[in-house]
Amino acid sequence: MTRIIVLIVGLVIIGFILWWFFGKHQVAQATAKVSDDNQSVDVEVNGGYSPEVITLKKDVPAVLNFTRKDASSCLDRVVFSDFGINKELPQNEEQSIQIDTSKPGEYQWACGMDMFHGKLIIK
Ligand SMILES: [Cu+2]
Repeated sequence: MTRIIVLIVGLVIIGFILWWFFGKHQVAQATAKVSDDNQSVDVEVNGGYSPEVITLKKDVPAVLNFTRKDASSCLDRVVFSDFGINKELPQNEEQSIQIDTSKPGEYQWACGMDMFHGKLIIK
């Protein structure tokens, strides 16, 4: 009897570990609101980026408004290496970053230490 219980508990733990590492976790996504000839998305920086995946419309000038609520220095810079952007994010201040949307594709952005990531989709 004890063996069966141990076996069941073991299987539940293994299942949980598999779910934790390989399961699909929900990621906050956003598509920019396009008005006239520009588009913008507000991004909250707090233990990561929210939204974490942003879709922009090609050829429409785009601005991402980052606001860092997080006090840690880990997230105090944001880097878009494909665009040559490396900006400081002062805490509780909105920092607007212009994005060149002329080339469609998927681009990563990261914190200054490359620990937290976000994704930009231009199409
Ligand atoms: Cu970092």
